[in-house]
Amino acid sequence: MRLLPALALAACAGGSSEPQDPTGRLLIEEVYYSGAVPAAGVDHYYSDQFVQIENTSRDVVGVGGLMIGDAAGIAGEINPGSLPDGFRDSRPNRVVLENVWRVPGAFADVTLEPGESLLIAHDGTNHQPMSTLDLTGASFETYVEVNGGDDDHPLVPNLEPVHFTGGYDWLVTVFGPSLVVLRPGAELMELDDGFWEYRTASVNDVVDGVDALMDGSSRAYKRLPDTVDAGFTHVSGTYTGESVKRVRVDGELQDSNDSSMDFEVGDPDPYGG
Ligand SMILES: [Ca+2]
Ligand SMILES: [Ca+2]
Ligand SMILES: [Ca+2]
Repeated sequence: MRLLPALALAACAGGSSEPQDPTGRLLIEEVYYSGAVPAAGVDHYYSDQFVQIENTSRDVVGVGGLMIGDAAGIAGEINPGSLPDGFRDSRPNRVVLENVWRVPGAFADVTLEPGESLLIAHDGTNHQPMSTLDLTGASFETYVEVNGGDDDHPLVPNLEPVHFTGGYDWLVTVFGPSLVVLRPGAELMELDDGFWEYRTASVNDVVDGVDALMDGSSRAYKRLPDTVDAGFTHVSGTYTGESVKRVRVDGELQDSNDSSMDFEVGDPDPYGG
């Protein structure tokens, strides 16, 4: 990721290196959400969560204003008898999000070179020894100022909270979150179901999305419309240290809009493919 100084921006304005739209050029390469294997006396460590988004194109892509959010709904039958509560059936042309974060800056102020990735950390710090991961090299972290329980790591810039309904940090569920990346400028609409306030976006503004659920028999709990992700992925359990990673074929990331095919479980690899 590159934060362009103003002079460099002026020099390339109008040239062929002008940053391009993320649509069709960025893919979610990895989502690590399951939490760390118990270590150093800590059983439920999840501050090492991260999402990696890769520029798979040959173009420089503008990511200022790019948004990322997690879709509403439980990940599976977490408690006996708990039923699907997402919005997939009632709003097939929208994604309904509990939280939305945004890359700060104007569109062309933050860019990704071909093959470069945006690494978004729950906390941009070294998580060892509670986890194997060191996320001090993250592009951005989610920092929640309002509730006083999060740390602002000074070397890792913060995403902007657009809509935040969580507690002291953006904890995506360790049972399996459904994440979507929205193009800069995507119009968000409000939705209040009487219990919770959401933001929704058109599926046309989704750059990429992946449905992760509790286990292989949780299909009924899918949250995302088929046009965004026709399948779903999952790890073997919570606090397994497992990550879901996009399949690579001959070096290229595979994208069939079906994460049952496009994702596989592996070790977290925040700095590589
Ligand atoms: Ca944080
Ligand atoms: Ca920070
Ligand atoms: Ca990776």
